[in-house]
Amino acid sequence: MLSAASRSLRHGVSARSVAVLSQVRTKMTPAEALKTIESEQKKCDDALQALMKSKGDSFTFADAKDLFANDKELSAAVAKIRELDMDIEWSWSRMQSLHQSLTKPPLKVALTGAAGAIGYAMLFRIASGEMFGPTQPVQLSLLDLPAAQDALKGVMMELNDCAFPLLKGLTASASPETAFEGADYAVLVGAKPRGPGMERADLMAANAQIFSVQGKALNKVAKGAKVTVVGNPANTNSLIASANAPDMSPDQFTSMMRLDQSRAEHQLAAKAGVDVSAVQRLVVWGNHSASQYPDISHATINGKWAKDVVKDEAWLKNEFVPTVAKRGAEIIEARGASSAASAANAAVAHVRDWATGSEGRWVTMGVPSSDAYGIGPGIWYGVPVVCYPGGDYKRVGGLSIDPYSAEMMEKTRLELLEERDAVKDLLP
Ligand code: NAX
Repeated sequence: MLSAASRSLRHGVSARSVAVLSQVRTKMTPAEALKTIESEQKKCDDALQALMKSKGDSFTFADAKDLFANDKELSAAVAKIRELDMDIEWSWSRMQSLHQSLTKPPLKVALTGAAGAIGYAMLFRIASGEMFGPTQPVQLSLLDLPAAQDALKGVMMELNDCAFPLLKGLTASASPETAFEGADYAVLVGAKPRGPGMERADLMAANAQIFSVQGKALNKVAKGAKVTVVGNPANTNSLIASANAPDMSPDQFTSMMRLDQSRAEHQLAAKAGVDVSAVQRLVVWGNHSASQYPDISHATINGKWAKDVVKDEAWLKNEFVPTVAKRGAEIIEARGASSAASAANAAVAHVRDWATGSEGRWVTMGVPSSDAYGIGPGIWYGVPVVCYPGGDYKRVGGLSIDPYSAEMMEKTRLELLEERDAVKDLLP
C-alpha cells in the first residue's frame, strides 16, 4: 500500500517529474529512481505519522524538523530523496502538507444563507482553515432557500476549484434538517432582508419564523452543535432558536456582536492614534442594533486606561457611541449594500475564538442573560466573555458600572425585552 505522499508522487509524474528523472537517467532508469523515491518517502511518511500520533495536538512542524535532523536513517532517506528529486521543496512541501489531513477528524460546519453576500465572504475563509486553524479539516454543509440552489452550485464549484486541503466534504440543501445533520458548528446567517415598506415588526415576524424552524431542526439532528446567529435581529433570533431547541443548552446559542466590537476597536484606536491591537477589553453591551452600548470604561490602550489616554468625554458620548452604533446604516448609505466582508470577518473571528479560545482576551458575544449587571434572564445580551479551547466561554463578572453606562445598558435591555414580547408566540 502506497503512502499518501508516494501516491501523490506517482500521480504527479508530470512534466516536473520527467525533468527530474531526466537528470538522474545516467545513474538509474526512471522506473528505478521513482521506486527508490517512493520507498524512501514512505520511510519518512511513516516516521512522521508516528510522531504526529504521539504528539497529538501539540505537534508542530519544528518537531518534524527535529526528528529528521536527529534520526540518522531518516536523514539518509531525505538525502537520498534530495539526490533523486532535484526539486527539494516539492518533496518537502508534500511531506509538510501531510500533517494537515492526518491529525484530526473533520468538523462539520453548517452555514445558512450560504448563497448570500456574507455567506460568500465566509465560506472560503472557513475552508482555508481560518476558522478552526490550519490543521483542522472541515466539512461544509450549505443551507439556502430552494430558489438559491443554483447559485449554491456555483459557490460549491468555486470552493472545489480552490482545492483547499482542509475541505473534506461539501454538500448543499434546502432542508434545515438535512443541512444540520450532525453539525458541530452552525452559523445561522440566512434571513429575510427588510423589503420596501416593510415595518420592523413585519421583518421580525418573518425572521422569527425562520429561526423557530431552524431551532427545532437543530434540536432534532445536531444537539451538540455550537450555534452562532448572525441573521437579524440576531439576539432575539438566538432566543427563538434556543427556545425551540429544548434538548440543547441555551449556552450553545450565541449571537454575533463581534462586528460591533471590531468597529468600536477601530474607532478608539484611530482616535488614540495607535494600532488596533493596542486596544483591549472593549465591551459592546446589549443588542446588535442602534441601541447597543460600546463601552470603553474598562478598556485599555497599551495597558493604560483608555479613558485616560483619550481624555475626551464629549467625543466618547457624542461621536464614538453613535458612530459605532450606526455604522451599519452608514455603510449601506455609502456602498448601497449592507456590510458583508466585515460581517463575515467578524463571524469567522467569533467562531474561531469560541472554538479555539480567546487566549485571555475579552470578546463580546450575545449570550443568554443572567442576573449579573441587573440584566435578568430571558434575553440574549452582548457581554464580555473569555473563551477556552474546545468551546467553553465564561462571562466576565464583577465589573463596576458607572451611572452613564448603567443608563445606556438599560436602554438596550429594554429594547431586547420589547423584541422578546414581539415574538412571544414563537417561544414555546
Ligand atoms: P443576503 O440577502 O445577501 O443573503 C441572505 C441569504 O439568506 C440569501 O441567500 C437567502 O436566500 C438566504 N435565506 C433567506 N431565508 C433563508 C432561510 N429560511 N433558510 C436559509 N437561507 C435563507 O444577506 P447578507 O448580507 O448575507 O446578510 C444576512 C443577514 O445578516 C441579514 O439578516 C443581515 O441583517 C444580517 N447581518 C448581521 C450582522 C451582525 O452583526 N449580526 C451584520 C451584517 C448583517 O447586516
